[in-house]
Amino acid sequence: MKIALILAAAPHDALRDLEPFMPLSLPLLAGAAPEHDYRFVDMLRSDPIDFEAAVDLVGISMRMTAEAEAYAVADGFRARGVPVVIGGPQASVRPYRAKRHADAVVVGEGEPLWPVLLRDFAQRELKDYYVCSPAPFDPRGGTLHQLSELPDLARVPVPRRDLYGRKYQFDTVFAARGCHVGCDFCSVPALFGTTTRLRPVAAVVEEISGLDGFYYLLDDTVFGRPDTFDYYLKLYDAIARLPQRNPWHGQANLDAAATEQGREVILRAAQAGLLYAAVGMESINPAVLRRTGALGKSGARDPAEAVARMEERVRFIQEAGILVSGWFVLGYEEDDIETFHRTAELCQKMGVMPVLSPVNALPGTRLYERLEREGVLDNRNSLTNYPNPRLEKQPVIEALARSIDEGFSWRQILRRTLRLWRALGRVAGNTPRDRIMKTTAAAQIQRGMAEVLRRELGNLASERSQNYAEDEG
Ligand code: B12
Repeated sequence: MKIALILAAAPHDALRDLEPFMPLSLPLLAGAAPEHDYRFVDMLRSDPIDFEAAVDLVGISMRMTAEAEAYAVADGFRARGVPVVIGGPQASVRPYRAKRHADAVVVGEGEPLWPVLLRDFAQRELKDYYVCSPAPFDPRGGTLHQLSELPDLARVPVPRRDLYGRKYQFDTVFAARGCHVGCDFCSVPALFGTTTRLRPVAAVVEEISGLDGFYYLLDDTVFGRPDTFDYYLKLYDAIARLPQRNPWHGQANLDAAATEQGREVILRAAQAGLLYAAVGMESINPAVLRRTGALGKSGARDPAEAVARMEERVRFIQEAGILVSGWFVLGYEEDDIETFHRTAELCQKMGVMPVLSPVNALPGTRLYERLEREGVLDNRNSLTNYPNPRLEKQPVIEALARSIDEGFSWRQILRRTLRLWRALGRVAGNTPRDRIMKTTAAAQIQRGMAEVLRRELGNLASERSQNYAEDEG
């Protein structure tokens, strides 16, 4: 069959045409049923959509940031008689409205479902929903194929990255899926489960050895947790032994730096090439850390000590020769505009890039369920759907703008870059060439981050809502 796989994206997406990350979902699906003829369309890099193309089926990957665009593309193909399947994180948490625009909706991880779906389609027995989740699913009178076990990651297919026929700034690869921390604003537990599943080290290393540039390890924390420290130690030792050690990025938590074994993982990650960690610090407000469930990630037992611990742990990561950004969620009822300013100041003090986001409840999260129950969600606001009478839109936009201007001033970029340069000189295993290459890349990363954050701020300041308004029903 001829199949078009499309990553939907909004025209105003902050990442548009910057081409930073290779979307991994499409190559994974193609790898799961490689006997078909695929064409990839990445709307984030403005690939054109050919509605007249002779394809048998269209598969759309839909994230929260592109729900309207995904439906417009789906409606366009269906109007021409081409059947459409929608999957991805937003389809997984909003399956019923996705179904109004698709012949079938895929909920959860696609690899084990895609071959079954294609077989059903070829036999003209396409079901309405294909679900990979242990949670019961109500097909609301439609037909359903459900796998109630999450996939064994030893069996994930080799992703067909070659089908993109073009390079991205960062290849993407993953070693683990799932997260048990359960922050109230995060949909990862709903999407990938509350326990961590791991791929065999050898399979991950084999994949990484085939990548020829920078890559992004998509795991929810690349430093792992006490139950996965052993795994990551093995993984990073194996990566460090590869003949070509490419620099890579990942997301991380601070709690690893609270234990001896965790600190060892951080050091070995750096030796394996980790150059930049986007760290979910979430809040400097103890009440918010407690409320959201993010306290565990900070590794502090006492919320009152969280900021002091944050500073120590960030320092450890930076001393290992890793550039750090701090990701914060702000605007809970315990926060006010001062929290925005104080968070930005703390980032400057710690020498980390500030990434401040107003809290916005995502479907599929505990936070969304709570606000929905309380009947206080407002999906028409461009800034957030979270009601906080203490925060007006304009001062928030100004505080965010200030955090970017000051946090990404030339002075701050230079300060962070020099600090990295010095740390790399102290850490064993970095040749002078590595040091120059990593420091140059770090300066570029910081400039790129500033650009994306400015674009994102433009979106928040606009009248456009981040949240798609159609009812789930
Ligand atoms: C890397 C990442 C980023 C990167 C890059 C994003 C990018 N555009 O490439 C950065 C850091 C920039 C980022 C930013 C944001 N992100 Co982000 N990000 C991730 C992360 C960690 C990995 C994404 C990934 O590649 N996963 C691996 C692939 C293989 O998974 P997948 O795409 O879900 O695909 C699987 C299934 O969904 C399914 N599937 C997917 N598509 C299709 C299609 C078909 C036809 C089928 C059958 C199946 C199928 O099968 C695939 C294989 O199992 C996820 C969390 C996670 N663990 O996945 C969050 C996540 C995707 N991000 C999320 C969010 C909310 C954001 C932000 C809005 C946060 C913010 N406030 O700044 C921004 C938006 C940025 C933007 N403009 O797009 C949410 C999305 C929720 C949703 N409902 O869509 C997630 C799930 C995390 C969360 N906290 O809940 N993000």
